[in-house]
Amino acid sequence: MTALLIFICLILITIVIVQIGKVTELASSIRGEEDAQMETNKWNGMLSVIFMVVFLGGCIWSSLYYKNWMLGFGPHQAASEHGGSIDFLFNITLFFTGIVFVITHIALFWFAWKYRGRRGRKADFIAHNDKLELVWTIIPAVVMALLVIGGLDAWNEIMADVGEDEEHIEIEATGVQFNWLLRYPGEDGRLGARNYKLITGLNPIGQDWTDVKNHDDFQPSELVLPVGKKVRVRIIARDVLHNFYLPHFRVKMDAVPGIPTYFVFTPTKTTEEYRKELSKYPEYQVPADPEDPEGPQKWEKFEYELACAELCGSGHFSMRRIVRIVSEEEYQEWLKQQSSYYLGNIRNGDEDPLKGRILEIEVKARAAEFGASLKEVLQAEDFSSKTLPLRYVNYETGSATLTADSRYELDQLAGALRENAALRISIEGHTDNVGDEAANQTLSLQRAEAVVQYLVTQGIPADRLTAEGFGSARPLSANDTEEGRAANRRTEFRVINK
Ligand SMILES: [Cu+2]
Repeated sequence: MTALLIFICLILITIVIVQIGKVTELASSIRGEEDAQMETNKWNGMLSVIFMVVFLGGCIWSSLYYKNWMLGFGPHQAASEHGGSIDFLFNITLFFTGIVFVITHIALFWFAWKYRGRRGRKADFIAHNDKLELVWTIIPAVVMALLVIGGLDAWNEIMADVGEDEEHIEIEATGVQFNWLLRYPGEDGRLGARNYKLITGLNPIGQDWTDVKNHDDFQPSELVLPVGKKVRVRIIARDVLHNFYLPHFRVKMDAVPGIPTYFVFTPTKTTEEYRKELSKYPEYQVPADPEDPEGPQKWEKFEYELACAELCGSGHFSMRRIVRIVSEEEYQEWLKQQSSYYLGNIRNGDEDPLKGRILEIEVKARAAEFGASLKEVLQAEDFSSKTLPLRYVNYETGSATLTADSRYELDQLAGALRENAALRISIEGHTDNVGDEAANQTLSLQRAEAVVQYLVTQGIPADRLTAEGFGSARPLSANDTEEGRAANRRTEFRVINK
């Protein structure tokens, strides 16, 4: 608003000057040419000085008025390790160009007044002056060189890539009209391969599902990072130019289709800490929602943000994302809540090239699940009444032959038996009620025996294992639905002794 007023004033002053010029031109035809010319010179000189005072006064006033909006001043502090050096470079450049700006403008307008044309005065003619040329070439050259060298130095430092073994988090941001697709590496700490040819509606960044590194990658809707940890962001675009912009961290890098770029930065202040700093400034001590004066203040509602800084199309504005900087503990907590994109959206669907195969990540999850429930049973007082399902032990249809993928859970069980040398268990087979009961009884026993047999081949003494078959005598649920029957066809084990 104020800037607009100043602009309007400047335009009005210019119009007045032009009008006065026209009036004096008219007057010159009435009075003598030379008299009129002198009069014009005087007026132009005087107006130049007035303009200079108003203009420079306006500049100084507005820079003081907006000083809190400068990088590194007031509430506009950098929240990353390298941010300070960027702010310093901006401000030092502004400082030197500011000095030159003020001096040249004073000289320009003051000289226009001082050396205006007057009767009997003749202009000096200087053909050449080595000293003057040297001064006004060397001084700007030295200042420029210092600024450029300082800038390059800071840039090289900021763009230094992470070392091979350096601890860091690597994430990926893909710009797409109009969204940022964020990807985190999951537990293995490594992002999986991608290929634009694999992009589909379900696979928005073209992840290659045959690469196991992709299996635990997840795509969160907000950018959450721990404070004080180096972050390397892989930046790329899927359609047009975008720009990955984290203003508070002084991070800004083009996202270019086909050319991956990157940025490394270390956040230094959590969202909470930054809010606390903002709470000291009056401009943040106002209600966040003007309609609700009693509600939370602006600083309480502050969030870091990720924006697109390239005008990439009509939905450009919607590329804003919230960025949360949290403590290491909170970050680990958040990581636990995230789930693999592959397992949630692709696994065993039409686009899964690994359909029907057991994956390492699933084996791990099952092992963790099994370990937790076994521990619970072993710690229980009345352990002998507890049975544990062998959820992933399966047989070929109608037979007692174990399927190949059953071994993962059985290996886990064998491991537990090895660890607890006193542990004795009973393997119990159950079926649904379809078919002949006597046959079911036999089959359930044979299946339990197959499990015992497998455990024996794993080195578990046979006298620690018992096999029992119950046929359909102990259903878990009603046998009148397919789900019910599936739940009833099961193998369990019971702890006899520990
Ligand atoms: Cu964009």
